[in-house]
Parts: sequence; structure tokens; C-alpha cells
Amino acid sequence: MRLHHQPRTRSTRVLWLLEELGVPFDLTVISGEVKQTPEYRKLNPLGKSPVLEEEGGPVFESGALVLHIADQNLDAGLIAPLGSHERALQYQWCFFGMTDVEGALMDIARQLWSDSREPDAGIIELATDRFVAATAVIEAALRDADYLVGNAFSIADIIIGSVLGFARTGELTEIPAGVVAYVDQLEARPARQRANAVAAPT
Ligand SMILES: N[C@@H](CCC(=O)N[C@@H](CS)C(=O)NCC(=O)O)C(=O)O
Repeated sequence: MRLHHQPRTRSTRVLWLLEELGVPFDLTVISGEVKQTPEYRKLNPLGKSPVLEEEGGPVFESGALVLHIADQNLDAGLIAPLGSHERALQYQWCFFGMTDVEGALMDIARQLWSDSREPDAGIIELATDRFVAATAVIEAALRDADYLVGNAFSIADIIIGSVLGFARTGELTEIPAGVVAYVDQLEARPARQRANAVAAPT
């Protein structure tokens, strides 16, 4: 299998999982320009990162890739048994992270990073309120635990950790005090550091 990865994008969460698992894979490091090419658009019609090419064909959407790769490596224990309550909680955190939390952050990012118009303070304020409400739920879940599900590192932490990390690296908004240590310990994981260290093509 081959991961098409653009550094500092959502594909880092997929690379992080692959590094945690230590399974063999091929890596193609792509640039923003490559994503516009017809060849790349055959893999991802919207020209976005990431894409996983596997025997059956290409698959896009970072969350789908994380779930799929974890499923292919059940013995590693980063995803709970199918149909279990713990699996349901992992789905909960993954979808929550990529909708409520990442959605709010993207609304802020679109305002702050637009080249064509001034940031709309009202949109930023509303999105920040949504981010604060959503991260309070994560903060509460971590009050007596180091990890989100079953107090063991899992794909839930890869998704939530990467989304919260994006709030920080993108300088979008403060993360709540109660999740700082959680994000720091996830960022310090050797697999996460290896994924972060992959440089953009020159
Ligand atoms: N929901 C998708 C979003 C993918 C996405 O928007 N990727 C961004 C980078 S984080 C991208 O490639 N955007 C198009 C561009 O930068 O030209 C996923 O999680 O895979």
C-alpha cells in the first residue's frame, strides 16, 4: 500500500498511525502542485491529501484511512473489537473530532488564512465558541484518564490529538488548559515525531 502524504496536512494522522503500527508501506510525499494534476485527481477527485492506494484501488478521507488501517492490524490493539462498546466510543471520538472540533477549526482557518478578504470577526467568534464547547467535552473525558477510550492509546487519540494539535500549530485558537498535557504527551510519541519529521518536497 502507498500513502500519498503532504506534510503538515491531515495525511499526517494516517502516517502517524502507520508509524505506530510499524507495518511496511510505501510513501509518496506530495506538494500542493501535485494535487492539482490530472494524475492525482484520478486518486482523489478534489485534489486533496491524503490518498491511500491499495490493491483494490485508491481510498481518500483521512478518518476512513485511520479506521481501515487499524482494522487491518487488529492485533496491534489500536482499535477495539468490532461491535464492542469501546469500538463505539472510538467511532464517537473520531467522528466528533473530525466534525464538531475540526469543523470549528476550519471555519476559523478559512477566515484567518484567506488572501482575498478580511477575516470576519463574527464567524471567528462563533466558531471559537463551538470549539470551546466541544473541547470541554474532551477535557471532561480526560479528567481521570490519560487516553480517551479504556485508558489505553487508540485511534481515538490519533484523531483527537491531531485535531487539537492543528489548533496549536495552525495558531487558530488556544486549547483548553485541561488538554494541554494530553496533547503534549501525544506529540512526544516517537511515531508522531517521525510522522511530523517528513519534510515537504523542495
Ligand atoms: N475530510 C478530508 C479533508 C482533506 C483535505 O481537505 N485536505 C487538505 C489538506 S489538510 C487539502 O489537501 N486541501 C486541498 C488543497 O490544499 O489544495 C480528510 O480528512 O481527508
